[in-house]
Amino acid sequence: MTRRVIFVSTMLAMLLGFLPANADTAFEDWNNGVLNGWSGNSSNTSVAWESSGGVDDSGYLSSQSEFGIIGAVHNSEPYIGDYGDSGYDGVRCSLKFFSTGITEALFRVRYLSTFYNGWYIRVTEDFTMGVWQTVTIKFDPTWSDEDALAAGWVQEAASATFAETMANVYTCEIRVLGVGSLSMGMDNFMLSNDFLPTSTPSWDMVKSLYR
Ligand SMILES: [Ca+2]
Repeated sequence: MTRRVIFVSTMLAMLLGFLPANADTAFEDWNNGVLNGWSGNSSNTSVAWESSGGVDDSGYLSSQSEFGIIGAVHNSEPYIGDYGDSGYDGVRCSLKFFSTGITEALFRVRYLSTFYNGWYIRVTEDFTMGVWQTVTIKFDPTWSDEDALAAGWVQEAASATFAETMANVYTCEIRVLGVGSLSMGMDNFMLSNDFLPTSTPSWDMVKSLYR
């Protein structure tokens, strides 16, 4: 085997190693009259489908509570499971706040089962009322806890490591906190591998090695 063939083989192996095992996308635009498995994220939180008023006047999910916690949670594939295996490296969502008492907006994942909490990250500090804003959070599901903490993630009590949590996601949630009666909208939620950095070697780069 020539040195070039060995080099190309190594590059191919590296390229395959970069590719997620099961690249996927989880996306919900709430344009079709159903919540598609999204539910309220506390026993006092109600969610409903709204036919208009979402992004570009499309349908969206609304969430209300009298007790300071609103948002929505999903507990089924493709929103849960092994985020690394699914190739997820980011989350994006459009949010609209209807209340003055909102103080925090989080993306949160819980680990494994009802016995555990998980990790969360603040997705915005802008709680301007009545306008849609799109938030994007990039992450690497294999991060060490140190990496995740440095990126702004917060570990809750009774949780596993960041990487263990991302490999065994039990629930996926947009969690908005505040004081008293709160109301918000969610639209265009997406978990995806579309947020990969562009430095990953491309097929063109590999093919160029044959020339
Ligand atoms: Ca929509």
